[in-house]
Amino acid sequence: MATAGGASDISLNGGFPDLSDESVSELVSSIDRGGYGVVSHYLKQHELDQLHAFVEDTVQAAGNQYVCFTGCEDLAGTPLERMAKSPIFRRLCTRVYERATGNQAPDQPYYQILRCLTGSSSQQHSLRFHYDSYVLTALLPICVPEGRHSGELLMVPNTRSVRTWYAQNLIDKLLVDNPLTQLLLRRLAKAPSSHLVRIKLKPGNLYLFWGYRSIHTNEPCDPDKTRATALFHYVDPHTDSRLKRALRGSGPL
Ligand SMILES: O=C(O)CCC(=O)C(=O)O
Ligand SMILES: [Fe+2]
Repeated sequence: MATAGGASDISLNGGFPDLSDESVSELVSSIDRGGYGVVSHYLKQHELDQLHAFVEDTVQAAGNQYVCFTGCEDLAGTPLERMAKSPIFRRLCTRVYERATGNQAPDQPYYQILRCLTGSSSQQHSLRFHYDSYVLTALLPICVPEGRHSGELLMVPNTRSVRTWYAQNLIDKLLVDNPLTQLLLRRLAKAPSSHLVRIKLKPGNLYLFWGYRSIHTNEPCDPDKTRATALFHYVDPHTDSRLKRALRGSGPL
């Protein structure tokens, strides 16, 4: 897996790594070929420590159960808020998007979440295979349990193209999000399969993949451990869809 990071062509600009055009090209071909690309050591150790402490407090306040924050209102003062507002991080996302699609990156906000998996409810938020609604997914692992059940990221990469019509996208999603397909995909996850990419996440690295185009999910982790990931989803290709607007309010379609 080709990775960017640790290389001399990365400069630190305003706190976050600023990648050269060459690194961005490498990332894009890595995502296209192998399903994902990595920027190593995207966060500095003290930023990671700060987020670690934030996640621990959050999980404790939630009674050691699953917590998910949407947006960055609850993340004030953390590196995740800084990332959401960082022009350098935005430039990375737009360049990756533009390099891959040949289209100008639209000025859309991220759909940002922080997911903390722990306790008995962590199982029900795992192995739920899906397509994202956004073209690019940037995933930053914060806490990854040691050992066998470390909540790996599973992916069948690049199984569809970006659809012209929102209705096509809906059909794709329904074909994945049904009990039979979920069962088959869970079986595939258990079998040694060359179709399924299994990513052991390393805290502080940044993982990029085509969330819209790739079926993916996370494996569960032990209930007494915490697995926390921050996600920045970028570019909804169906913002102009009238059907989407009409269905808004009927769930996260
Ligand atoms: O937490 C993860 O590893 C993946 C989560 C995900 O796919 C999503 O939120 O869209
Ligand atoms: Fe996703």
